[in-house]
Amino acid sequence: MSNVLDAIVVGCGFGGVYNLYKLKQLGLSVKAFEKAPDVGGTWYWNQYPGATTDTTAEIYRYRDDKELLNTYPWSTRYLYRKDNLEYLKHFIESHNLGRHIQLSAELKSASFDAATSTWTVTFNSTGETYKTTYLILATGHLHTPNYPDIKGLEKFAGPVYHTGVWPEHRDLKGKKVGVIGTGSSGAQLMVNIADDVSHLVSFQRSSQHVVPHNNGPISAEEREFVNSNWDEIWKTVDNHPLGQNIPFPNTPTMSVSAEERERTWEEIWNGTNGVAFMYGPFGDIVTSEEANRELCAFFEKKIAQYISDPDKLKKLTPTELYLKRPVTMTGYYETFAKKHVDIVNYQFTPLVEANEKGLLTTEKQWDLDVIILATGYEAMDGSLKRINPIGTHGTLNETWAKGSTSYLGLSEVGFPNMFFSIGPQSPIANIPPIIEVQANFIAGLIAKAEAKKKENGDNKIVLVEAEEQAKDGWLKKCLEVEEGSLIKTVKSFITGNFVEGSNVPVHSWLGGFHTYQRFIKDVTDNDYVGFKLTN
Ligand code: NA7
Repeated sequence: MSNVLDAIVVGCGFGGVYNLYKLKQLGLSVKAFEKAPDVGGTWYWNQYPGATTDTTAEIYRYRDDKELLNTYPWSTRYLYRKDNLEYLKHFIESHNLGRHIQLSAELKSASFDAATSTWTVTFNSTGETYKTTYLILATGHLHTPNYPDIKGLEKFAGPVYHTGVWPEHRDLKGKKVGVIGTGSSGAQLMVNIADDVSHLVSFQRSSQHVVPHNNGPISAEEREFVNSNWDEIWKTVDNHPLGQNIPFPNTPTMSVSAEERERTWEEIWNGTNGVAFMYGPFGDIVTSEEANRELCAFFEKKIAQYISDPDKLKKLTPTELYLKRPVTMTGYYETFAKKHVDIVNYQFTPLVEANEKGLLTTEKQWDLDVIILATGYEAMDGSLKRINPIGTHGTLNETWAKGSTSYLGLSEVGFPNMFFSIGPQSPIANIPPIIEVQANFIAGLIAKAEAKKKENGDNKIVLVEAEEQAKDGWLKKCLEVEEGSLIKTVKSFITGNFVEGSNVPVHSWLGGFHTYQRFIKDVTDNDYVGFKLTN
């Protein structure tokens, strides 16, 4: 059976749902497909205890949604997983989008047919085939789990879970649990399971700087403040490198006195979150090694205030600069101060292998009932590589043989009328605003193509494709920005599989959400320069 649509959106997380909403507004026939039995994307799959946003609640939603803000109050400063799902479902209902969504439909293949200028898309679970003019891949930049290569893991007698594939409740009560990884997922999980388990061992390849975020209830007055200052709040978000509701005056760290720094950082520790340390009152934490080291010294002092055991303190104190995605979680160091919580730091005692009973390090055997991999994702391009669409000159993986590339994080040469939601070289920031900026841009481009089709009067599909030169220019800009940033020196999901000496930029645009928006606006104002429209 073959079905014909104007547009297909793959994925129904925050990205897919918003793209569906925008394309419906254009009056197109659109359907969104979701692999999971429910909407939510990463928020559906990450049902591990404690999954929370680390962006404040008032801006973890669609900006284009002021009406809903007034009718859909939120109750805490940071949102729990279930709040995010409820909000998304409320958005879907309010805009009557549910009838355009098909659940439990996993994409099998997508290929471009030059003869008809359409995409042929097939789905595994349903066996259906569709023809579509436009294909939007909103498959999640943090979706495909990263499974570490641990020798002997298949021999382990107990269950092995991944935080990114945790779609239901799992009983950890009274168990001996080993958690590998200490990014946001690992930190949130460990704090939330520590009191349930009999023994918790955190296996850390690198220790993390974890900053408390003081989550708690939001009062009606605070919500009212947000509602009546909505536009100003978004102005702050638009000017922040990570799209946060945090002023970013860009003051150099060392331009103020030591006392002033200490006072400022103490205030952030007690009242804001990790992002404010990286991009807050001081603007050079990721560009000045001196500033970053100064901040790390502050963190060292803070960690020592929570951990009195010298061995634990040594293992928990990072030796790296503060350059990874800021991890934000209240209670992290308090958790490690507990007697039944241990740390293995690979720097001192590397992991040797897994075996039937648990994990063996160079120091000792750790017997475990459950192993949890909190090892993150094949970020930015993992899901897209799995799909591996076939364009006009071959597959996406062939195009990306030397590294994943794009024009503006949303389009690749050789893949006409196909767009990514948060593809490689997109900014890494508060997710909903990036999704909106990109989806609005894509909808604008599609509207232009549809208008051209009408103008031509021949009903022939108009193809929108990034130009090679424009893509090269964007990649060059990405590389220039990287040159000035210390972030490129660390391994993290932000830098992805960065190959030293390669002329392909790291996975994400390191210039920040604020500058990215300006590029997008410039390209839009210049009649979508860098995209050719042909038929
Ligand atoms: P992250 O931030 O990518 O963290 C992954 C963690 O797993 C991190 O501590 C890694 O150590 C560790 N890791 C990765 N591979 C290994 C291996 N092979 N052995 C040991 N440890 C490993 O993923 P998260 O899921 O926590 O967070 C991702 C985003 O999703 C985040 O922004 C949240 O908002 C939601 P490393 O530090 O690289 O040494």
